Amino acid sequence: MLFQPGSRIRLPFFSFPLTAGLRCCILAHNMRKRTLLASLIVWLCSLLLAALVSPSSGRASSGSNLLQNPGFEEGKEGWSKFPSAATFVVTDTTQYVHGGRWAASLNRTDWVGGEIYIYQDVPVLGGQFYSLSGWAYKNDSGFSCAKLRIEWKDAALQTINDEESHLLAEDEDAYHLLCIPRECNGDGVQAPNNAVKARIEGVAIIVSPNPPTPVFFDDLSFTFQGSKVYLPLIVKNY
Ligand SMILES: [Ca+2]
Repeated sequence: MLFQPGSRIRLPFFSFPLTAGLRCCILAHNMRKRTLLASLIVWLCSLLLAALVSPSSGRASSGSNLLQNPGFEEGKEGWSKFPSAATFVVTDTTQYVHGGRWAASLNRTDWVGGEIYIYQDVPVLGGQFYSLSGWAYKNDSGFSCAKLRIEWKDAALQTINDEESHLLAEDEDAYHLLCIPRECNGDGVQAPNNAVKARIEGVAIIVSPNPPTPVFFDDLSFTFQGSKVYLPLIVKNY
C-alpha cells in the first residue's frame, strides 16, 4: 500500500499527526528511495505520536473517568435505578464502602425477583474504545450474582448490544473488582459504529426475595481508551 501526496485517511482525533507522519514518510521516500527503513521509522514515530496526543474537540482524554459521581460521594447524583420498584440509596456503613465515605446500596424488597440495576448514561463516539471497572460487594444468597454491564445505545436510545463483566456469584464479606473487558488489562471494548451513548450499569439479580443484605457498588470508572488504528503496510522492493 503506497501513499501519495494529497491522499487522506480518515482517523478520528488523530488525523492531523498521522497525516503529518504520512507526509514525512512520503517526503523521506521521495528523497531517497533507498531509505525505506527511514520512512518506516518516521511512520512508526507518527503512530507513537498519535497515541500520545490528547483527543481534540474538548472530549475527554484517554484514561480520564467519564462518569459523574463515580464513587457516590455526592449521594445518588448522576445515577438512576431500574426498575422503579428497586431500592437505591447510598450508605456510609464502613463495612459496605470501598473508597471514600459512601457507596451505592441496591436491593428490591417488594417480594419480586429478577434483575435490578443502577445506571448512568455517558456520551460516546461510535467505533471508539472504552473500558469499565468498578467494585461490587455481594454477601447474600438471595442474589445469584452482581455484575457490571455496558449497554450501547443508538441515537434513538435503542440498545444496540451490550458487554458484561465477570459475574460476582460467590458470597463474601468483601469487595471484588469487576471489569469490561473482563481481563482488567486496560484494553477497551469497541463501541458499535452507530453508538452515541453507553448506559453504564451496576446489576444485581434476585433469585430469592427479599434479600436482607443489598448489593453494593463503589468506585466505578468508565474511560476512553482512544483510537486503535491498524493499517496494512506492504513493503515494496526497489
Ligand atoms: Ca465511595
